[in-house]
Parts: sequence; structure tokens; C-alpha cells
Amino acid sequence: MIPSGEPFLRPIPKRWIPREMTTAPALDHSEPREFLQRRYALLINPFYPKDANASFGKHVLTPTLALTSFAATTPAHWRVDYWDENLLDGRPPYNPMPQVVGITVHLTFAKRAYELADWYRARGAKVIFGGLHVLSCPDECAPHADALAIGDGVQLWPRILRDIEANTLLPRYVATYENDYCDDPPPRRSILPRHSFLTTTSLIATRGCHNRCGFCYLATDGLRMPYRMKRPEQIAAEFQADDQPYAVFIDNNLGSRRDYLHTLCAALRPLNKIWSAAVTIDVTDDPSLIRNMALAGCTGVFIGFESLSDDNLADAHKKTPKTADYARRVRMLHDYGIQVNGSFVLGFDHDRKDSFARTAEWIEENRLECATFHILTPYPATPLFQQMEAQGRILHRDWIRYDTGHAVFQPKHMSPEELEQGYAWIYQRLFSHSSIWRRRPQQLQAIPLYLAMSYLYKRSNRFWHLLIKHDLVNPVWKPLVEMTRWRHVHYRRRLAQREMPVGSPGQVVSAGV
Ligand code: B12
Ligand code: SF4
Repeated sequence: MIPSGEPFLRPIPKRWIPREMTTAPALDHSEPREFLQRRYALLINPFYPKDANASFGKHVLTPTLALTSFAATTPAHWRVDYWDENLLDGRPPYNPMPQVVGITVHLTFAKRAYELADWYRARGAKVIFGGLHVLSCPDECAPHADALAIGDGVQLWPRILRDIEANTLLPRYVATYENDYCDDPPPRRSILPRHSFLTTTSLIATRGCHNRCGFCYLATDGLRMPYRMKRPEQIAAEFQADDQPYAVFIDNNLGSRRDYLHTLCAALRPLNKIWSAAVTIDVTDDPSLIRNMALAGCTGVFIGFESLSDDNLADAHKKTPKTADYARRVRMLHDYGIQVNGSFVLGFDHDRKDSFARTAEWIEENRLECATFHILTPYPATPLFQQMEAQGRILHRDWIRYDTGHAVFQPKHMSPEELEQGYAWIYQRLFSHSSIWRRRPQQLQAIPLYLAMSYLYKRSNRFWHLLIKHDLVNPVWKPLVEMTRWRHVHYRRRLAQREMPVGSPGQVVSAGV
């Protein structure tokens, strides 16, 4: 048993972090205007500082689809390029100067997005902003952009480019998420650098979620996102076309409609590939679904347990099974060879100083292969933000620290500093040699791959920036992924022949974001 005071026995030393992971590349303001190339659009994912407590590996697991999804609607007579500042290749290109710069904006990198936008606009490019922060704080974003895309970029991007060509650009474009999702083209993955990620196959089959937790961005005021699904065959075709062994579903909750997930699994099964996805724990209500997921190649799930307190979950309006039943449900996933990356939110109103030790203990007892922690963060325009603001508990609006690694509100039963200390402690505990070992798979043959993946993911922060800079992410990860796929294909053949779950295959590839 972990003593409940352990997280607070001594200050947690600050972890070493390379400069590239904390500081965006400099922009040269004396740079003269370059030749502006008409019908050239540059799409940018801006830099954000990384949290030294968590794995740097997660940032190169799989790319965001924010830019590739609407890039697919770019007319053929336009050139379109992609630049992700987090891949450590320096600042985005400017020679030739793009006619249009499209930037995705989240609150944690809003400041960087504004810097980039101001720089490109001063040199003649038209800057278009889209993304979550544009939706929640349009008035803050507006002065830095020529136009805002509020909502679904897939519908808006071709209109915006048409208006730019006709010189009739409007300051705001709005689209909801209520159209038929099957009509969206597949994301344009060909613009992504293939060596820079564990896999370029980020798939998204559905948008929305049957829940509306008060802290989730899906509860943002003005965001209407009914649950929409693509046809399973569309998703299988995308997976096949990208020619990677492993895909990460970035859906908010792939398990929201169980009938849909059954049919999706049937479409993925013949591919003989592996994948992971975020689902809610209630998928385990239907054991036949878990079996079908395993048969279709699911090696891992990312589950937002959020909290081990039923009171916290009720306050957040999360419809979820009782926490006392979580352990049985985790076992069910493990029995089918599906590893569990648990996501936990720290700092809810019923959390006290002992909740860090209790959470760590539960994770170790139940052998969760991976765990991700988030300090409760009231995102602007969500019910949680409104509630905290009404109670006078918001400490500041420095969005860069709204990254779930900082306490930005006054917790109820501890100080903000104690919350941050508990957060740092729990990561340190779960990334320690002893904790990794305690959570090893029960099957002996699965241990070497588990250890290789755990050490690469959780204990290699000293090296990640080098792997990223030298384009080694995919080459280093690939053998582990291929081995996992190979073992999984054999595992599912055995599983298909039996009624009951069979042992565990190598549970290697980490699912979560
Ligand atoms: C993939 C992903 C990641 C990846 C890549 C992130 C990156 N920026 O490179 C990784 C794993 C690295 C990651 C890390 C983190 N993430 Co993340 N991540 C996601 C995830 C699962 C998918 C994003 C995505 O591709 N969505 C699908 C696209 C198609 O939707 P979209 O982004 O809304 O884009 C559409 C529109 O907004 C619009 N659009 C967007 N940009 C633009 C730009 C233009 C010009 C136009 C015209 C339109 C447009 O068009 C698109 C098509 O409709 C989302 C959850 C989700 N399912 O969306 C969380 C999410 C974005 N992440 C989140 C968080 C909190 C983080 C972390 C801070 C967590 C952590 N503590 O480590 C980190 C750090 C990132 C940071 N500092 O911002 C939160 C953000 C909450 C908020 N309000 O800001 C989300 C929403 C998860 C959640 N449920 O809370 N993440
Ligand atoms: S279950 Fe997850 S994705 Fe769905 S509303 Fe809650 S936090 Fe958001």
C-alpha cells in the first residue's frame, strides 16, 4: 500500500527538458518580403511547449487530422504544403511566400499562432485561422487573422480559397457539424512526413460522443456536434491505402454506438493490421464487442476513467458504470489481449491529498500498461469554466498553461501547488522501473516487447528530441510495431477457434494521446 502522504514527502525535482521542447523556433522580423506565390497554401500546426513529466513520445505517435482533413478539399490548381513545428525542423517555410497560410489554433498554442500569423501577414500572405480556440474565443483570435473558419473546415476551406481568388474574402466563415460525414473525402495524408510519426494513419470514423462531460471540449458553448459516422468500408479503405501496419483512431469515443463498432470491426478484420482507439469503459457491457475488437486487430484502448470517485463522475455528468466495477472491466479487456491506457483527471472537487496515492495504487493493482494524467482544466466556454468563474476560482487566463499540466484554478481540498506536486509525483511513480515491472503482462513471452515499448515510451525523454530531429521516430518504433502485429495476427487466429478468450499477445503499442 502506498502511504497517502508519499507524494508530498519531498519536493519533486524539476525534470531536464531540451530547449527545443519548450521554445518555439525564432521568427526573424528583419526578413524582407519574399516573392508571393499565388495559389500556394501552407498549413501549419504551431509549436507548443512539452510537459517534461509525461512522455515526449506521445507527440509523435500520430498526427492531428485538423489540417489534413480539410487539405483534402483543396482545388487541384492549388499547391498545398504541411508544416508541423513540433517535428523540430525549424520555423515554417517562407520562400516562396505562400498566398494563404492556414493555421490550426488550440488554446495552448494560440500565442504562437498569433506570432506566426502576424509575421506572415506583415509579408503579404493571407492568414486563415481554424480549430477549437477559434470556436471558443473568436473575438480574441480575430485581430490576428484575415479570416476565421469557425467549425468544420472541410466545408469552409474550398469556399475560403474561392473567395480569395475572387478577392471577396469575408472575416468570418461558419459551418456546423451536421452534414453527412460519409460525404467528407479521406484526409490528405500524402502531405505528411512519413518518417516523423509512429504511424501516419490517424483514422477518424466518428465525431461527437453520447456523453457531454462538463469539462470536455465537446461541451463548448456553440459547438453542435451530433454523433456522426463514416461508413466502415470507407475507414477500412483509408487504413489500407496508407500502407501502415498500425492505426490510431483519434475519435473522441469510438464506442459511443456499439452497433456501429461491431460493423467497423467486421470491416477491419480482413486487413490483418493492428489499431488502438479511445473508448468509454461501458464498451465492456457487451463482451462480444470486446471479442470482435480483438479479432479485428485492436491491441489497445485509451479509456477516460477520469476518476475513481463516483461523486466526481456524477459532478462531471459522466454516464459511466460504478468505479467499483472498473477492475472487472479492465480484466475483460486484458483477457482479450487489449492493453489499457487509462486517462485520469486530477483535481476534481472530491479529490483530496490522498487521491494521488490511491489512483497510483489502483493502476498498479490492475496492471494498466499505461496511464495518462491531466490536471482538471476549465476550457473557455465550457460549463466547467462558467462554474469556476462564477465561484471566483479561475486563477488566470494565461492559455499556454491550460495544458492540463498546470493548476489554473483553485482546487477545493488542496492548494494549486499541491495539485501540481501530486501530478508530477504520480507520473514519476508510474514511469519508475519498479512500477513498469509491477504492471508487466502475466504471459512470459509478452514481457520483452512490453519492456521495450515501455522503456522507449516512458523513459526515453532524454532522446526523443534527437529521434524527432533526425527523422528516426518511425524507423526506431517500426520493428516493435511489426512484431506486435505479427504476434497479434497469430493470437487472433487462435482466438477465432475458441469460444473463450485466450492468453495475452504482446501488448506493446501504446494507445493514448
Ligand atoms: C490527435 C490529438 C493530439 C495529438 C496531436 C496534437 C497536435 N496538435 O499536433 C497529440 C497526441 C500530440 C495530442 C496532444 C495533446 N492534446 Co490532443 N488531441 C488530439 C485529438 C485526439 C484529435 C485531434 C484531431 O485530429 N481532431 C480531428 C480534427 C479533424 O478535428 P479538429 O481539430 O476540430 O479540426 C476541424 C475543425 O476544427 C477545423 N479546423 C481546425 N483547424 C483548422 C485550421 C483552418 C485554417 C481551417 C480552415 C479549419 C480548421 O477543421 C477541421 C475539420 O472539421 C483531440 C480530440 C479530438 N478527437 O478531436 C485531442 C485534443 C485536441 N487534445 C487535447 C489536449 C488537451 C492535448 C494535450 C494538451 C494533452 C496533454 N496534456 O498532453 C496535448 C498537447 C497538445 C497541445 N498543447 O495542444 C484537447 C484540447 C482541449 C482544448 N479545448 O484545447 C483535445 C480536444 C482532447 C480532449 N478531449 O480534451 N493531441
Ligand atoms: S466521455 Fe470523453 S469524449 Fe465523451 S464527453 Fe466525456 S470526456 Fe468528452
